[in-house]
Amino acid sequence: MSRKFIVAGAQLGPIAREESRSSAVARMIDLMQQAKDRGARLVVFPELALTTFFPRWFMEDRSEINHWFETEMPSKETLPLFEAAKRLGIGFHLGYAELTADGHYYNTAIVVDPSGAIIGKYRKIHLPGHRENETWRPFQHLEKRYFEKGDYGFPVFDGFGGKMGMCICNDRRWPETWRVLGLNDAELVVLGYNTPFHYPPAPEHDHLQYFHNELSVQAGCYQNGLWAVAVAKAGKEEGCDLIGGSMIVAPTGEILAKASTVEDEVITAMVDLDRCGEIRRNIFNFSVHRQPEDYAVITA
Ligand code: CDV
Repeated sequence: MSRKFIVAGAQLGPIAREESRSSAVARMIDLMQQAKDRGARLVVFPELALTTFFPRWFMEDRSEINHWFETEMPSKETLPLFEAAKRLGIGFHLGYAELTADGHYYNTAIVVDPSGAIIGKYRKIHLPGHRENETWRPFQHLEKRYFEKGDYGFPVFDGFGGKMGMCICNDRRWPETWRVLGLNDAELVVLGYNTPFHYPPAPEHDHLQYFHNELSVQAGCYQNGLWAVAVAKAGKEEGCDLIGGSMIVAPTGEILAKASTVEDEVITAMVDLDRCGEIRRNIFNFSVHRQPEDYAVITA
């Protein structure tokens, strides 16, 4: 399979609390068709793409939250996405809330190949926010309350002619995320995010949200010699302003495509996985230049 192909990011505008999964899926199929029309082999959807970003609300007990979670993938409501992928011959990445048969709750993402088969799965490790509703604040963030820490590590798997990895939203801010993926030879990292402008624990950073998004993804790509497609759920969702800025970043750290709206929008770029070598061979040759013995503080 050629290692040079077009990849798409499918940014989603807001999903209302009352919007059904079928409606979100229909929007995604429309974006998938646009991606296919532009020649894409893979389309990347955001974190928790099937529903509104429910961790912004405090809910007392589990019975109130279960309806936000998927107990099977695909389900009756998400199957049309898999069928469309198969019909169009395009792969996709999807973020969703997962409830396992034995009662575990995860913020999960999968990669599906053009035959409709799930070829990669990841469960979010860095869960931001808090557990309790100590002092209710608008735009609070309760991921720690609703999700358990992912138990897969940062797997790297074969797909689309190369090695792929995933992370989800807050994970992208951590250099360790990218380094582990890079050391495991990931060449293309796909990720979704829901990033509000206003994060109550650090309101002094509100104006830096776009900057920190780009800083983290561009540095992750350059310092590890890999490609990334980072895709937002954007716009004013239930009163909460989410940044857009979905982007496709090269191993040089350059942004090759970037969303210009905070609505449903497809971006595309030509990815050449062989370009990872430009950085890995010539700039950061891990096997020659890494000095793990000097990183004891993080390797211990
Ligand atoms: N969904 C997220 O993980 N959002 C966080 C916000 C809450 C800081 C992020 O890192 O973008």
